[in-house]
Amino acid sequence: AGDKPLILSTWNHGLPANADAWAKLKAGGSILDAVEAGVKNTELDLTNLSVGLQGLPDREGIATLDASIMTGDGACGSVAFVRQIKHPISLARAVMEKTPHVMIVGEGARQFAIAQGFPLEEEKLSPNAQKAYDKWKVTSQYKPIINIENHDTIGMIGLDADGKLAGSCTTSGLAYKMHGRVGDSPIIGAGLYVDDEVGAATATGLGESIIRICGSFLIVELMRQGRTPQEACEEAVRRLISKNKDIKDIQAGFLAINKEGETGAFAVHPGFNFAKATNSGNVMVDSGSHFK
Ligand code: SD4
Repeated sequence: AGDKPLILSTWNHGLPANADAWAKLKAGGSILDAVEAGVKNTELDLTNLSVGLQGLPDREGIATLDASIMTGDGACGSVAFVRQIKHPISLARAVMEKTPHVMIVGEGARQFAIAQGFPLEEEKLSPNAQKAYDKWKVTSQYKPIINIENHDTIGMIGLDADGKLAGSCTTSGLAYKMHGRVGDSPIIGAGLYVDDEVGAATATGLGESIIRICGSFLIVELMRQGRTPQEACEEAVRRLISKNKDIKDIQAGFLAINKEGETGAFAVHPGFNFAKATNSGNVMVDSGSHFK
């Protein structure tokens, strides 16, 4: 049997993010408010080098952010390749709620942010990111390496006590990516998908491998056809493996929940974990993986 309410989010930083999401829900916020508040915690976490403006930059030395948000009635919004914005998740929500569009990118997203009263941050790398970038520049080998053990993108999916779903996803993307590169996180259906009739899914890992299979949408559609969240995540990993070369260098992980509050998680390689908040607490859970 499942849990309601339920919040899942990727990686260790999911614990404090879940705690903030849970607090929002308990204070009377909607599940949408909860998944926004949760990942805002990570966007401000100075120890995180893959989310927020403190994240590792692209190969020009500029931090560019991607984020998306979605509710189970089909409403969604996203921003990509956006600079100087501390909370891209809130900007994605503004795209969803205040424009007729789903996705706004780059300079246009920055202008929209200004029009919406978002403060613009100074364009300066965090000390940790600057240090890492300086070191990378010595060889500036252009092969974005995905760290098998520790990705940091946060994807969060939640279900409230009434069975309503929402999700959020935010990242600074692959370190040392080409300028303008966009990953899966802001692509509705790739990094995030939510449908109140079925469930929700989110992804982390090498964005290109996830976009290629419309990973999160695939998982929701598999659940619609009767798979459990766990079966759907495992099937999506199999699909990802079948459509990507050099799989030993690719890590990707998926999280899913269905509308009954059952959960699933699976990754290509070992090391993926997630935080799970229910009425009985907020705990880290290790995901299984295709390769052992
Ligand atoms: C991306 N999926 O931009 C993101 C990267 C990621 O931890 O998950 N990093 O491809």
